[in-house]
Amino acid sequence: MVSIADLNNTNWVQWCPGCGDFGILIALKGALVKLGIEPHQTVVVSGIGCAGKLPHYIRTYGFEGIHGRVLPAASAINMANDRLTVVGVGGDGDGYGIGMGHFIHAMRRNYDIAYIVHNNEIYGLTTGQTSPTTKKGVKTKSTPHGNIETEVNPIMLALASGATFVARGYSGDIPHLTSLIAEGIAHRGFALIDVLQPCVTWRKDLPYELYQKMVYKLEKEGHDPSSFEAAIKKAQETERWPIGVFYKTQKPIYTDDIPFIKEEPLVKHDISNVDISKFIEEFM
Ligand SMILES: Cc1ncc(C[n+]2csc(CCOP(=O)(O)OP(=O)(O)O)c2C)c(N)n1
Ligand SMILES: [Mg+2]
Repeated sequence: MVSIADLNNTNWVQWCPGCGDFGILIALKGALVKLGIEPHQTVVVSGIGCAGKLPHYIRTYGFEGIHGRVLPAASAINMANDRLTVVGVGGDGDGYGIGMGHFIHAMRRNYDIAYIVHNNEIYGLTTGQTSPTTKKGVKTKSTPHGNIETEVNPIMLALASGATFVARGYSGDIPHLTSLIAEGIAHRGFALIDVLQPCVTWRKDLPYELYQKMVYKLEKEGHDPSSFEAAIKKAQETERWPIGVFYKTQKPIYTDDIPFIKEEPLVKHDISNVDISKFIEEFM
């Protein structure tokens, strides 16, 4: 039996008091407990940003890579040992800006990983510049006269890129987010969980009160997550902010077509008789 205590560590959490990142951390721990996944079976992979610090605060295996490269590292870990649970975490800047190319390709390949994006609509760590999800017109440190760019819609993008599990959560509703993350991790294939995450320091114009007023649950309004058309429609809604599973389907995962990985994880393959000296020589 895994408990929350098994996933806690004593590292000093550097997030601002009230940051939505706390809700995501608690929900991820809750999801792993719910699924009974042991700490040593889990790898949490991040990029750079406030969100990128999450692996420091959970007692699983962890890897903090470079900015925008959550998914290359996460997919490589999944390919090396597909018996591990691989969870990617990162910010909106990390995933939908510098890491955008990886995001699209990971979804079309359908790697078996869950990807949680802390979407606070700002570059938090670098102290408040516009991100790809900052809405048009919003004033930030880097756009004092208002953002002139149209924002990225990650849910639409995920649907268009062939993602097999597309969800949005809200860090202020931890029980709901816990269920979404658990469902995303349990899903066989790429699971996007985009999380509305209040940034109490650099997005004071987006307070918890506003999120509380705007969010509603898709499942409470009869949304059918097996309908791609319904998902596309809901993904474009801006008058209110839907949370829940937009779309869920089953497709073969990337490693299904790689027989030698399917039979046995790559890390278990015996390479003691393989001579790689010529290969290394070539690169020295
Ligand atoms: C290659 C590279 N470019 C730029 C940076 C500077 N940088 C660090 S974090 C960050 C953006 C963080 O925003 P986001 O990904 O939304 O995460 P948040 O801090 O909001 O959680 C940037 C631009 C960097 N570390 N590396
Ligand atoms: Mg951000």
